[in-house]
Amino acid sequence: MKRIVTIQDISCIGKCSLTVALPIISAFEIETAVIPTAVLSQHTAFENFSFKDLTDEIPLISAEWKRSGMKFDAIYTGYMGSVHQIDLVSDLFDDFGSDSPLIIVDPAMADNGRLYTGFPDDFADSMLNLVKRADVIVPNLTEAALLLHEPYSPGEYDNKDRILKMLKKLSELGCKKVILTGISFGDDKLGAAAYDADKKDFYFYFNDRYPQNFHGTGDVFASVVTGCLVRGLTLKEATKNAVDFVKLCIDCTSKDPDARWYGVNFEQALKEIPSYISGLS
Ligand code: PXL
Repeated sequence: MKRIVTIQDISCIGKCSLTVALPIISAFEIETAVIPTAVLSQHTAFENFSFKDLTDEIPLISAEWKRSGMKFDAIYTGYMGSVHQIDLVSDLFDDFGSDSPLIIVDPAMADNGRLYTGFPDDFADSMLNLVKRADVIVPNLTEAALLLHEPYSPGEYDNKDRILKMLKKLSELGCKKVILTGISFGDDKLGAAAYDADKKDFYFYFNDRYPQNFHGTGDVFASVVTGCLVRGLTLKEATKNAVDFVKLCIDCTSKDPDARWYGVNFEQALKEIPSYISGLS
């Protein structure tokens, strides 16, 4: 069985980060080790939340794992609790880099034109240090604009050429495969755009769009991408499956009269994952 480590926070309530990554990636039959970056009572979109930073644990956990010879097929990072933590995670890429694990970085730091609560204005510059070292990045449009030092310009993102340029510029940051989420060309479709800089290959995939926005879908998306790539699917297959899975989660959520506002019903979509890996050894 493949083994990965995912490094992101535990939001005890909130259906995001580790509480979605663990079940989703496990459903791909991948052992999922974790390093929690912080423990929050709820994610930061709630009005109030407690926050315990776990930066100091990262080198301790890493040293123990190194001592006992742990190896990983992939390292997948998400929400980071502090700037210093980003440097430590970069060290961890070195510590566990000898077997060239696939590095997937979701620069989970912003949405809808705004950084998440609590991050300094220059947080994206620190995140760039992980992005540069990744094999695959999975930003949304706000995160992409921050990484590229461009103003967030939602009025321009319904233009295919604009998105192609953004994908190329993102790959020039150092990461050869980019999946940009939240793409819509001014119609009633929503999806993602992928670019493989080595193959000079673009790919777009869409589904019908719901009028509302749903929390936690970025983490669900990145977790499905991770599961697919680690199990050997292509970038295109990973992108398609992640868009389809998020759509299924939203279908389930919108049918549920008791659905939570703070996350999607990914639990009811998990049964779809075996179909993504059926036929693989
Ligand atoms: O879903 C991204 C995310 C992850 N972790 C925490 C967050 C958010 C988004 O708000 O606050 C703690």
